[in-house]
Amino acid sequence: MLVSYRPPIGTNDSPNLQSTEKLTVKSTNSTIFSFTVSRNSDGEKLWDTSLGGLLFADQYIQISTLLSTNQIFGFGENVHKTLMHDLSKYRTWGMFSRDAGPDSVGDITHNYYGVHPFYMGLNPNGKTYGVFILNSNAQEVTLGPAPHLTYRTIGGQLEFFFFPGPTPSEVIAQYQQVIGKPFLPPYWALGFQICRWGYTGVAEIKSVVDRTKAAGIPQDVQFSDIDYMNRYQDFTYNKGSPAWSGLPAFIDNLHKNYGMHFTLIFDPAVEADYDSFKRGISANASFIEWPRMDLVPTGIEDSYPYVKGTKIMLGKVWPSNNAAFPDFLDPQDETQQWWESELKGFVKEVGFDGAWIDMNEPSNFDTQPNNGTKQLKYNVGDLTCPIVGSDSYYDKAPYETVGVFNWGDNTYLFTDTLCMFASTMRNTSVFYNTKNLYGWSEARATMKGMNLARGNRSVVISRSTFASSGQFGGHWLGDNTARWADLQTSIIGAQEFNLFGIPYVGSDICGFNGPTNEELCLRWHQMGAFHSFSRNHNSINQPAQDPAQWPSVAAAARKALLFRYRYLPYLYSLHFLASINGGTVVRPIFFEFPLDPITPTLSHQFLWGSALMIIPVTAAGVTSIQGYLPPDATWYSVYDSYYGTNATTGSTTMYAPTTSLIPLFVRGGYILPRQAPAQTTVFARKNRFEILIAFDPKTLSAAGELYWDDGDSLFTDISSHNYHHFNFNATVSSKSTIIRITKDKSASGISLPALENIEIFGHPWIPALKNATLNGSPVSIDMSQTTYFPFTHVANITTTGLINLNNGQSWILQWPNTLK
Ligand code: MIG
Repeated sequence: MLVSYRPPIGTNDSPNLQSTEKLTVKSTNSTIFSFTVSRNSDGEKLWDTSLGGLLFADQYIQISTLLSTNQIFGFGENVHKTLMHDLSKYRTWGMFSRDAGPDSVGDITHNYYGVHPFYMGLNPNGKTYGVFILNSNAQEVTLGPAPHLTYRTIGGQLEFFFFPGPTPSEVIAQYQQVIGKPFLPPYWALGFQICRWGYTGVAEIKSVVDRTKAAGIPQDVQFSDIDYMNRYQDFTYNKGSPAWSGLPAFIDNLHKNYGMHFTLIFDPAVEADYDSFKRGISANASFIEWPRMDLVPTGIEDSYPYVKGTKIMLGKVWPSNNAAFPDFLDPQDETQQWWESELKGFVKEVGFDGAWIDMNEPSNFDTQPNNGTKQLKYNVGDLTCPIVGSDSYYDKAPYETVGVFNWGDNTYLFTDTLCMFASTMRNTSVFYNTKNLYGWSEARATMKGMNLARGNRSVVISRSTFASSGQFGGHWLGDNTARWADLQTSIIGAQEFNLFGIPYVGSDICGFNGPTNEELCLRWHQMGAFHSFSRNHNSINQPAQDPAQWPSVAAAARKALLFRYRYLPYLYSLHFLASINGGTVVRPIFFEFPLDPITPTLSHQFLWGSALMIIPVTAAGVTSIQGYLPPDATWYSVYDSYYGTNATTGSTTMYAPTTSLIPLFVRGGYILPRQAPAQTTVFARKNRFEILIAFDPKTLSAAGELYWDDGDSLFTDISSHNYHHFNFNATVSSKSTIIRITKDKSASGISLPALENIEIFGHPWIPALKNATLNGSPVSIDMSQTTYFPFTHVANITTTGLINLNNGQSWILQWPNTLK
């Protein structure tokens, strides 16, 4: 009896993407079945199963394919030490959601919180393709040197999606046409965020916020971990304790006087005896259940009368007491409605802005095997799952994947989670099939609930994710450790989650487990300032590591974050584009330079969109770093050394002391929208706009765009959304410089700060700014606040009073140039 189950991830909201490429599927008619999927234009075989190995058995499906290229990226969630897989290693990667902190040191192929059966292949000829296998069971993939891969799953069916590309960005857009495009974060969620586990109360949180502010470090979001709750019960705060009773007033003060936002943690399991749970029962919400009444352990009804008569499977996790797991896949919607109404009530009571959903693999602290001798009794809080007898079909499957083998003896599919034979979806499926979708479904319910509760755009950060989770929130990379190796792998993780359609992603800055140290924490802030989700987070019982702890870290964080805040209009526009068309924000270098043989081998540097190169420092005790700038482009330094000048391309040594920004370069040919920074985005959004024009010296032109809305209102679909869109174009020649700004879409009721500064890199002729015109009429540029350096070719032009972006649809600013 093979269980067939199709995860409900599909979306129909995408316009039809047209690809220039077409694929053809061919299968053999002989007794030995095999098939190929090939690209019509060049015959490249994306898939070719002729090497054999197709097995189709109960609880075991295996298929193998030859790969047309050695350059393979993706699959997750795992810790990969390189962005591109090393096929010579014959590694088998598990995909089965699990509560385990990433290990970046050992040579291991552990499965972590999420499941993403998606990969990309890059042919050396520059063409790429993607493959998505839609299956929610425990699964694994072996990558080998033929080159080939073998995919195994222990349930469901094989359902393949092939994306022809041919460019990497097209592959991702095509993939997101199937799984849904990423949610648009509210603008404030692109600000810097601080969190830790173990805050003693509101006073301590306030002191963190205040010392961060006093140090001049931008911060938009403050978090509280589970410490705020009453006995770790969702939708409660510890009202009875003087340390926490002031939480709602504190959040209100943050909103009103600091321009900040607040995010709270929620765990999926709810204690089986308090108001939220009781309301769930009366609302007919559904919870993960025992498959039959006769299996329900006894001894529970006395302490948990509300569970009596139900088949609810209780676990023991936060709230560290017997807890029930809401079934967010409930086809009757009653579970979602109850969850939404709990969120609504709690938003009303506490006034928080974002939801951080943890433990949703889902995690259970202690699940033991039941070999038939064990008494089924809840009183010790043990959850036991059958490993012998007729009920062991799911919990002791014949093949359990490396998701089990990798974790050593005494590991089962149910280890640290609920029993596989549990019943889900109102008894129409089993947990064996749906476990990997738990975090996905909780994110879906939570995002919907938060948006409804607040009436405007919220943010959800989920630990467990599945293909298409990006529609419903972002992800943090989980419980890393304060080690250089973890800083390095987080750079790869963030790029991979961009491939997976979850661009709102980041790691715990400075490291979660273990004490951090000043230099590591400093370097992590410098890198983390360039991840969309930028949050310092720390475990309990560790020394404080918020950036104001050390003057050197405070200085580096301030510098890096002020840079980030200046370029937020660019970062926001990238998220906007990804939400409209599908795509990445933090981007692997090979996306932009697929023909450059070095780019696929790069793991520890990345791009923002097409135009900003970020080269983090990831080692102790260094003042320089080896970075790579693709020679096929021009790169202007935007970090301290040689600001605005053309950098040497190829692999070069870059100066990077702790007191400087990490190496950052803007690509010639691009215009980046900017805004003068401030300590929160609420204030920064009122500051002057700027643009940075980086000319491509070959074409002597540059282009860019800006998406701008109120940053807060719900984004349901682009056609009904209220936003501004600007296009920027510029050309330079020995005769003149022409800058065109076109507002091709105008929002109503959203006023824009004026464009008061234009910075230009690669302006080789001396600008005669005295003779500038705007839309044909002479204008006077404030020359006292304008500079041009003939040696570096950098111009910085103050345009105060000239370009009011609220009036008019297009502006042409122009001036004659003189030969130097
Ligand atoms: O059992 O809420 O990954 O970020 O600080 C640990 C406490 C539960 C795990 C999360 C971590 C969080 C912690 N949580």
